[in-house]
Amino acid sequence: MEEEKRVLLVTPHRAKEGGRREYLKDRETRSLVDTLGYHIVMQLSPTLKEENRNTYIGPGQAGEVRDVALSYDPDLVIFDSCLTPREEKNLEEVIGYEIMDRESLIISIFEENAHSKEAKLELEKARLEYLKPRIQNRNASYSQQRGGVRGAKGSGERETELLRRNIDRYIFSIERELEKIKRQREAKRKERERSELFSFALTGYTNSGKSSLLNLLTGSDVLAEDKLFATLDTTVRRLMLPGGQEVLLSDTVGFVSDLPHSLVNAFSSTLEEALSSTKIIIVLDLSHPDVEMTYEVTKSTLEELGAFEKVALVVLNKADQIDNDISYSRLLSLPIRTVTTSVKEKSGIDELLNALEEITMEDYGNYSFTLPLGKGLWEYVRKGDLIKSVDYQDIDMIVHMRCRKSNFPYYASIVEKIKASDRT
Ligand SMILES: Nc1nc2c(ncn2[C@@H]2O[C@H](COP(=O)(O)OP(=O)(O)OP(=O)(O)O)[C@@H](O)[C@H]2O)c(=O)[nH]1
Ligand SMILES: [Mg+2]
Repeated sequence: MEEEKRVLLVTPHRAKEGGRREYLKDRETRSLVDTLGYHIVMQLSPTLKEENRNTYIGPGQAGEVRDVALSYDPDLVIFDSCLTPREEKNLEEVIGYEIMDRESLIISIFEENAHSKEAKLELEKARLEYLKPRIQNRNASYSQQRGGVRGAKGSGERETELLRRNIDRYIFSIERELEKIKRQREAKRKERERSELFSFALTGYTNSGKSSLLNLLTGSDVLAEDKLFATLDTTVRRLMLPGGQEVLLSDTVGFVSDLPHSLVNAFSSTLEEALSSTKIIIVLDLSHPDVEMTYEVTKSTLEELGAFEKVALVVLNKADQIDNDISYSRLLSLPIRTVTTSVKEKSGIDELLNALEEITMEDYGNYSFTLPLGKGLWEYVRKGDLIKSVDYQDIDMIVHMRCRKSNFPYYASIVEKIKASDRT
């Protein structure tokens, strides 16, 4: 087995950040590092006075990190901040150890969990875009060693340029491949939309139990694990509600606070697919010590994506391990409908299914159409809609239907056509 990497973790924080917030943020960073299977040998939390454009933290603080690094001799120093290439290079020079920043850390976790071709390509692209402005850092020592003719470009510099051009070319070919995959997916999505089934998307903070819920409800076997970002793709499954209504349920990539923008972009199309559903469900983890913050992050992410109005239900999951009763009662009084569940103990699942049914039904109406006897409507019934009963009278029959409200004009026009053709 590969030996566990030993890490010195640096979590810079601002003086004004409160103690609890800071503690929780640190906890999250530690679980990100943990998800990668790294071992934290020491953690330093320098206070940021003002951002230093050369080394991000102050020069004295950087020196302190170097001293601690020297005594622990870690494989890697992880900074819980997104560093510019310049800051990273300067810090590496002062500290003398390889540095990984928050963006690279999260990209690495995503890389470990990417299974589909699309997710793998998106990450390869994100990684290359991350590396491109940093090549010079990697090549700097090399070019210094070689020296070079004064005034002419050093061989290191030339190499950097060459590498950059190759990277550009490679990114371009990845983009072309991604375009192809997206077109195929778009076609599939359109097909699903045509099927007119009501659909729900599970969203929420990473590790809240979205995949576990999808598996329990639909008997699927999406990977559900106690690690961050276990899911990176969107999975869609059929679900039969208690009243016999069929709907679609999708599971997608989870959210986290301060998700680097490169990754938000990389996964925006995966998310879009999920968010094109009829309604959105937010899944929260009641065992999370700051479950209200995870709700806020989810809310603002959905708002940014213009999809928050679609939220119809908040599932308060992991009820078997409630961490904070006050947060729980505050969440219960959100202006959105809530259901409390535990996937682990399979509790609250009937209530959840009933809530989904009621939400679905709000979109449905009961309608009656009068048709000449013998002219059925059956062959025109769209997926998810239902003929409930038929009253046969002397010359007419009355068809009682339950259908999507948006489908009413469609049926009305068919009934008109049938009547017209009967008259002629
Ligand atoms: N105690 C408890 N654990 C749960 C419950 N539901 C899910 N889990 C556990 O929580 C962990 C995360 O579950 P997932 O279903 O992978 O969570 P997710 O929201 O899909 O996470 P990402 O895909 O990483 O965004 C797993 O270890 C589950 O077994 C629950 O009701 N109670
Ligand atoms: Mg998942």
